[in-house]
Amino acid sequence: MSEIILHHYELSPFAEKIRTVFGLENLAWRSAEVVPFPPRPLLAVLTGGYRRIPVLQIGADIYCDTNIILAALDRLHSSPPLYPAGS
Ligand SMILES: N[C@@H](CCC(=O)N[C@@H](CS)C(=O)NCC(=O)O)C(=O)O
Repeated sequence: MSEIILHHYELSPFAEKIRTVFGLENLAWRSAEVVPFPPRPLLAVLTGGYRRIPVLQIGADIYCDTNIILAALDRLHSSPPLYPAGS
């Protein structure tokens, strides 16, 4: 299993949502801090130009948008799931 890396900055409320889930689920993760405002040239290479924060990286897979990130974490780690069955 590849490690979980969150590209984020401290004051981002959307990143805080993901950091909170890391805590709730007791997940080990690594932090890649970025500047609050673009340009972020190194991250842009990974995201194909998506400019919002946070971005989740698991190995070579990149997840943009917190709804996508939470669904990915749910598939990989959550028990019980973050989202109720069928939602
Ligand atoms: N729908 C996105 C929204 C993320 C978002 O708006 N993040 C803010 C920082 S908290 C951002 O990057 N804003 C800069 C922009 O919209 O260009 C998500 O859920 O991840």
